[in-house]
Amino acid sequence: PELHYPDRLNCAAELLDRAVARGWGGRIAIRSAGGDWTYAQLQQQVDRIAQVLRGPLGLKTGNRVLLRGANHPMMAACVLAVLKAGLVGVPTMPLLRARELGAILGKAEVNAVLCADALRAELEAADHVPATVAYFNGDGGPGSLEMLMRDVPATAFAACDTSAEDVCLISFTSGTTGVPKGTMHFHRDVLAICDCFPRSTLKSQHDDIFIGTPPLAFTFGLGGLLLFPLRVGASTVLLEKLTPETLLQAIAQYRATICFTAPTFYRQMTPLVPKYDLSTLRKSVSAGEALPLATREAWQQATGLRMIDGIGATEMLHIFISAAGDDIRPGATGKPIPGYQACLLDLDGNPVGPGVIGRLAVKGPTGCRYLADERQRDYVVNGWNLTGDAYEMDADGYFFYRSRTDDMIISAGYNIAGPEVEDALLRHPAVAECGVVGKPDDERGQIVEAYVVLKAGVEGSDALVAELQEFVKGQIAPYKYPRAIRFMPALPRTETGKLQRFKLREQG
Ligand code: 3UK
Repeated sequence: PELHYPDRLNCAAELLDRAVARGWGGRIAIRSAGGDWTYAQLQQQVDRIAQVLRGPLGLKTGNRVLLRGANHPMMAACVLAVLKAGLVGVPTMPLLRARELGAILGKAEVNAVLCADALRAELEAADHVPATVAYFNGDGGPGSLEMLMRDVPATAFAACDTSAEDVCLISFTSGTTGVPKGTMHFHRDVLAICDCFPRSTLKSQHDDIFIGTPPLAFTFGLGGLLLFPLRVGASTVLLEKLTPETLLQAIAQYRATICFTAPTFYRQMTPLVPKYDLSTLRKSVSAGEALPLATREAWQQATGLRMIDGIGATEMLHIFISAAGDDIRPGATGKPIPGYQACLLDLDGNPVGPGVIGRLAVKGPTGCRYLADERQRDYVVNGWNLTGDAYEMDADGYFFYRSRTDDMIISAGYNIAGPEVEDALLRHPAVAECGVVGKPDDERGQIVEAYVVLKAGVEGSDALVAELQEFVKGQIAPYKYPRAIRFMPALPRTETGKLQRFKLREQG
């Protein structure tokens, strides 16, 4: 692919101002429950927010802005405004709890926050919240983003002159350790993802209507539901709180052509497909966790569509191995998309051949710069990113997913780190020790399973299971709670005191 970008580059200007300059101003950029925004209207909103950021909020080039909001046109406008104003966006998942937000706020050294009013409670309870916070989608009263927007000039905002290699995004991924890891991305990376997978594999066009579930705060959603459509002058449908049923309904209602979601959502939608007119749908993209062959086959049978599986990572910003159409090989994720290289390594870092499971390493136009040097040293080797996945390649170069090489639990498309759940459980007065692992589950891929050693004198019961589950939901994002809890007299440990997770998994 042609990935030569000018040295001076502002990705938001390239996506939005260029779209309007090309005469796409009257096209619909974003459709939502509250109505449609054309490209010109989106540009106006973005410019107003950018004026607020640089004016009344007093932010300077390179300052970092935490972004919080469900999928909504205003959230999209905030992200683009931050980029256009030469600032660094730090998107956060809508469900994160105060403690998780505090950790991100601290690590990313955030200067300001743009937050949807509905998500303000957890933010207000977090540590390290900067003085500058503007809420949007609330009552629009004093101090709100909307009020600030009314007071700035309604003139065009000239995009901040940034370098192609200036950081514009810090995206957090939940790590195996439970400590969120920040990954940094440049202005050119944002364009590179638009010019790779969507062109080579998805083949999206200006008349496409994108729809799906991943939050804009997750780079899967940011690319698929905002950046990709803007790059080609297409439309995106941004909806909050989708269920399998309402997503199907929305596909029919908005006449969507491209759907982005995770395997579980496809599994849950499949039996409901006959109830809806999905005749406009041309492409369905699955990412976030391994796509079981049975899920692919059932979806294909129900819709006639061949699912486009793709593995992406926050570190790489978006999808780097995928396949579509006749290139699809059952059971395989696909091949490295043009522009990317992938190989499999043994534990010594030497390439393994076909038929041997190895650690996945990827290299391409986007790649990780971790916020933490230590992470960089261990997971980025000679420009290759180690994704933490175990893969196997066949003789034709197709990549087959096997498992995570580390302990990350992936449930319903979410990455969940066992130690983080353990940490939450250990805060409960009845818990002495615990170990959390992934347990295979037909519906969710995996579920979080906790092995709990209770404090002396405490009896395990169904009531206590429910209590612990509620407790965890109050500590960390609710989707991380252990769906299964088993009480144990003791946990298997090595001589040095390390928890032996593989032994817990064997108990299955
Ligand atoms: C796993 C998959 C098998 C894999 C993501 C698309 O998931 C995304 O980013 P995360 O940082 O997690 C990355 C890890 O998730 N995974 C993702 N897709 C697949 N495993 N098959 C797949 N198709 O372990 C990977 O290392 O949350 C996905 C686009 C952008 C993204 N950030």
